[in-house]
Amino acid sequence: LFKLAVAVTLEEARFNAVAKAKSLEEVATLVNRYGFDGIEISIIDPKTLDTTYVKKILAESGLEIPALSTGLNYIHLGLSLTSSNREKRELAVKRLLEFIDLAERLEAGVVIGLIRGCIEEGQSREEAYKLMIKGLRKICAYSEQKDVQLFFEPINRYETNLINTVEESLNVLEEVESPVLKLLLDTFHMNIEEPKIEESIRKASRKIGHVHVADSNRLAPGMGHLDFHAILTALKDAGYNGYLSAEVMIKPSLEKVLQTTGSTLKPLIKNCFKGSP
Ligand code: LER
Ligand code: MN
Repeated sequence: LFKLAVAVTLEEARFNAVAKAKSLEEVATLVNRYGFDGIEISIIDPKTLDTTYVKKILAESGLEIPALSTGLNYIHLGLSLTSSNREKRELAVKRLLEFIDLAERLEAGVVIGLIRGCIEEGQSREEAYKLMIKGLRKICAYSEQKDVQLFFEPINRYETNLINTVEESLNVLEEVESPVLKLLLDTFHMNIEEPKIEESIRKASRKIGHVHVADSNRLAPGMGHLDFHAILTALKDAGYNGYLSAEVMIKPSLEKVLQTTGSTLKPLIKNCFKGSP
């Protein structure tokens, strides 16, 4: 069965598709109330997260942290694997290694979304691509030692000009060739970039490590016009069996997001796995 999570941040984030939480404890209570299984956490500096406190909340609530999201490092600090500024590139790698350390302790994966970078002005695609692959190889080597999965996310053209589609991302995986590097499929980005979402999911078979769910308008699943029945069926057929993490704009409230996501996806999940052991 797919498990459900919601993406939250404990920071003053300049990214709107994430719930702002006062405390992890407060989110855990809500998430539990709506029968979710996990919380995805978006942070800037992984060293500031009090692991003992987080583990205590997880133990008490029975929840998991499927993924740690890193994009705020790009949005707030301009850190990326492709930065033309060497110091920022090196800091991005350093930061990602710190994320991997934390992920190991929390048994989570690490999202490689916006932090991969973009093609900057004055940079050629080849240069940016080469820097990205070089950075990915460094972090994959470290992640392999720690047995932490990395989730590489194709992101739509309005947010980055480097790697927008599933096909491009599969090429990246092939080039880096690391057993810990998987795909993160985000239904919001896929709705913009993929010719047919279900077909792209099938092409990604066996490579999918994590899934972000949002509807066509980046609201909670059920608040837009994506066909989640078709999407979940394709994910199951692709051999995926992990988390569906709602990375959505919190409108009108986190409670409503959890309720709508749950009431939209839970019956579909049940139906999808009917008859499966
Ligand atoms: C992050 O998972 C995402 O989807 C991007 O749009 C921003 O990081
Ligand atoms: Mn996403």
